[in-house]
Amino acid sequence: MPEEQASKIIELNEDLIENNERLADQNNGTLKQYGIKSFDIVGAIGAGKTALLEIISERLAKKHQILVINGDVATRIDADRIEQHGVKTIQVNTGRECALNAYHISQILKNVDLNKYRNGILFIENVGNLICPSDFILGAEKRIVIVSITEGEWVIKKHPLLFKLSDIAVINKIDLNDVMEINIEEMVNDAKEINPNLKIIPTSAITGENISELINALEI
Ligand SMILES: Nc1nc2c(ncn2[C@@H]2O[C@H](COP(=O)(O)OP(=O)(O)O)[C@@H](O)[C@H]2O)c(=O)[nH]1
Ligand SMILES: [Mg+2]
Repeated sequence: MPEEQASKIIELNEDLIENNERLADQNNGTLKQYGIKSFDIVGAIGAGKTALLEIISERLAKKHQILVINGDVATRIDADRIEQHGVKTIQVNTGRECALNAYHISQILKNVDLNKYRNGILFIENVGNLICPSDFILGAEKRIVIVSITEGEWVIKKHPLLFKLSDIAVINKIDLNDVMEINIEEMVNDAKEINPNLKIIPTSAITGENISELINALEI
């Protein structure tokens, strides 16, 4: 590729990321103005993002106004699963894009009556991917990264950036450890080494183990 063309591509990418950060700041301001606590939930396909949101919604829906934004390439399966727990959802189909971006969220914040969620909670389930969301912050107050033990004991070491940029790390599917025989403590140590400020919580969305700890970590 000619040098001039290559430098144009880099400029465009930097522009995209800068614009995204500006919009994310605006989103953050809007959410704060309404006293809405917000969480960007990232993790690979199948890690248990939706399952954990289902159990959290079930436990919090009676006390809090909750909105869930579900990013997915094509379906609204996850949004339908979560709505069964008495929580409002908005589905964003991203097509070929492998992460939500701040523009998606800004459009939703413009079109939803945020008064309904004043002092409530916004959960954003990002598109299932452990790489793309690193580049696009959304303006949420905290980022939660979810991995599961079935992704292998090296999954944290292999994705340091996302763990550096997150506030809470969940190691899910611990109920399967009788079969997997993973050293979960070592996974916790890997995460601590990458980001000493991270709250790390091993959970099971099936047995409910440590879900109360996860809810406590949200500080809502
Ligand atoms: N055994 C077990 N299965 C789980 C757990 N969490 C999720 N699953 C299952 O893993 C599959 C993918 O979960 P899902 O929530 O859709 O993952 P997502 O793609 O990250 O949203 C589903 O069949 C869930 O029932 C868990 O803690 N333990
Ligand atoms: Mg999901």
